[in-house]
Amino acid sequence: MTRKNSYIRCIFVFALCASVLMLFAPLTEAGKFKKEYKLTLNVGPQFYWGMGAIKFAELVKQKTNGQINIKPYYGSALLKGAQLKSPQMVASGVIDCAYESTINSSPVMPEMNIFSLPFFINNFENLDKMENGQTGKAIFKAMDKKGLVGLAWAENGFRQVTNSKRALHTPKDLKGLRLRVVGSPIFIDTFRQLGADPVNMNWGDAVTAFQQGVVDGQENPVGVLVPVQIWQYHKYATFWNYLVDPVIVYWNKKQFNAFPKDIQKAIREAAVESARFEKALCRSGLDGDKSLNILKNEFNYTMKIPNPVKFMESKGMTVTFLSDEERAAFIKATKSLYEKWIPKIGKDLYEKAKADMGR
Ligand code: X2X
Repeated sequence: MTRKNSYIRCIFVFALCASVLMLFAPLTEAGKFKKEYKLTLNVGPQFYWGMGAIKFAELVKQKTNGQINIKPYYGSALLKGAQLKSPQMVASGVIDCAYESTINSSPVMPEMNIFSLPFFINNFENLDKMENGQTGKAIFKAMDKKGLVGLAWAENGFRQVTNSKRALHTPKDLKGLRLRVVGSPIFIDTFRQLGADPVNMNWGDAVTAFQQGVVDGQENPVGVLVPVQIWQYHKYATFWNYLVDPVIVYWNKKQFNAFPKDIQKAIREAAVESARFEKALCRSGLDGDKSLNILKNEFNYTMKIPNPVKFMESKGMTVTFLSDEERAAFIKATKSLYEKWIPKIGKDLYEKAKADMGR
């Protein structure tokens, strides 16, 4: 072999080695993870729920030494506002993970409607018992079957009605009120049953509808009502705690299970810790000092609005709480929904929920 030939051969072998190395580059340590993991949520960063998602991303980054970087996409931007599509998109892997309300998963997973049965859960203690009990387990199992890993229970909260027309005390007061609701069928059913005129629309369109007076009212928890400054559109709020939406932190199953064990553990811990923070934000001023103290003592965070009801009143709203008698009339008026919805939710899950609540 001539000197020139061996020189060319040397270059050829070198080039071959380099390209083989490049081919395997994504499998080396540095390239093991994606640059960005996309997280979807239906609201913005200034909402308590949005603050929880930010905390989750921060904690994941910290606990994985910067290896896993989550970017929250607010206002269902990855879904063009179609909030009810979140579970399918995470299950298919188009989106990696979510910090999402159970309502937004309910058309795909009917089990989630257990939280939307009107006047079923009543208070935070019952909700916690369900999440930590058989109900929570069964729901995570249903998610697993759909290709999703449930990581933690955060919260949106007990939902209250606001409107621009009148204070609500009896089902009759809802007659003819045009109310924006989420496009989940149980909401349409409930408000029709109460004689209102429900209009379903995505949250992304709802605020414009409030501004333009296209609807008379809506229903959402204080964690949404306060950041969106609902008093700009509606004078009346009725606190009736008729149902609650938890927010579940979840991840695409295939991707999550392929993570090394230490990364899985770090993500799980970050989800639980962020959910504890977020839940305390949403419950602040609604459970005595409990959540305010969690924020102060565990997260060194002082709530700017420690009493959301007083705050809404200070903005000129009339806030009404139902008496036991008034509440009983609403319970009676919505009872027939149980016959229709328990078979869809699953009688088994309904029984589990009752057992968790000690009923
Ligand atoms: O659409 C709503 O009302 C909201 C923001 O509460 C949810 O995403 C369920």
